[in-house]
Order: sequence, then C-alpha cells, then structure tokens
Amino acid sequence: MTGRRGALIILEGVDRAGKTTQSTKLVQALQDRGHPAEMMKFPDRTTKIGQMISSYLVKATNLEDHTVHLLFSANRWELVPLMKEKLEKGISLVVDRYAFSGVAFTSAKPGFTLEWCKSPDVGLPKPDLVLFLQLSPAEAAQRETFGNERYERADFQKTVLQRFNQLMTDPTLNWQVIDAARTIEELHKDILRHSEVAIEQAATQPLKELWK
Ligand code: 2DT
Repeated sequence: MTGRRGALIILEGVDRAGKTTQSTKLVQALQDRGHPAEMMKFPDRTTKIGQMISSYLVKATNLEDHTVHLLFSANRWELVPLMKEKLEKGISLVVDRYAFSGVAFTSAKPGFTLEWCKSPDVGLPKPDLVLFLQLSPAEAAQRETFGNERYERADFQKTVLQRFNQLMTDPTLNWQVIDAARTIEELHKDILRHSEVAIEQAATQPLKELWK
C-alpha cells in the first residue's frame, strides 16, 4: 500500500441518541474539509443477508437468537472486502453501528455471554475510533417515542446500555464517549474534532484486527 489509508470511524449508542444524524453530518464535514469519506451502516439491509435481518427486525419473520446473531455478523463480513478496498484508497469510513451493537444487543438477551457474542466478529477491521453517543434512559425517553421494530423497548434498551458499558472498558480500543444530550451542532463539533485526530493517526498505521 502506498499513501495514506482512510480511518475506520464507528458511531455507536443506544436508540435515539442521534447516530444517523451525526454520521451524515460528519461525512459531509469531512468531505468539505478535504478528507475523502463515505458513510456505511449496519445492518446493511440491501444484501440478501441484510434482507433476512430486516424481515426479522420488522417482525415479519422469527429467527432463532443465535442464528440472527450470526447473520448480523455475516452481514459485516460480507462487506469487509469493500471496506478494506475503500480504506486502502484513502477513503475514511463513517459507520453507523458495528460489532459493538451486535454484542450489546444479543448479550442483552437471556443466556448469552459477551465472549460468545464477540467470537464471530473477531478479526473484523479494527476501528480507529469508536464514538459512543451517551444518552441516559431518562433523556432518551424525552425524545420521540420508539417505533415498532424488535428491540425498541425501554427495558431492553437499558440492558443494552449496560452491555455497551462493559464493552467500553476494553483499553485496546479507542472509545470516546460523547454526551448526546446537547444540541446537534455541539455534538457535531466534538465528533468532528475526534475524527480528524483519528484520521491523522490512522493515515500512517496499518489496519488492525478487532478483538485479536
Ligand atoms: P438500526 O435501527 O440502526 O437499523 O438497527 N442490531 C444491530 C443487532 O442486534 N445486531 C447488530 O449486529 C447490529 C448492527 C440494533 C437495527 C437494530 O438492529 C440491532 C438495532
């Protein structure tokens, strides 16, 4: 590889924290400042695997819990060649959810350990930055109501938040907790600042493997 690689930047957080709004704004701001950047989101509902996941999320179909966990992971793996290609070309990727959502949501179900949930995602491209949009359950409750998809329930989301907190104790990852209870512009400024630092650092470093 010659030249600078792009950075892998992930946005995580509980539902209604503003991940999608912030991902869109971040990509736009990076491009405006001369950093090639593209947005991705997981699950990517456009692939065949993604369509199975989508049908499960809208409750059109039921899938066994381990099975759907592995489908979410497979949906990331099927996009790894494309992600690597873009990163190597110097394009930074801003990704709305990644393996951390995968682990936090499944391990919030009874009978799942963090270790089991992490294993299918071991070896994915390792993020250079994981932004966690922090919003307390009380603050989240003041935003618009949940939709009708699976997992959109306050009690379940509370457990998901606990699992995210466990994942954030991992010192091998560059977690940055962002207070999402502020205005869209305030959050954006913070997120852009962290992202530009990560892009600068990633440029000269090889891409590593997650949880390995
Ligand atoms: P969106 O509302 O962002 O489309 O997410 N989820 C997501 C999992 O359970 N496992 C995963 O690996 C990922 C990426 C979180 C749809 C829901 O899917 C959950 C919310």
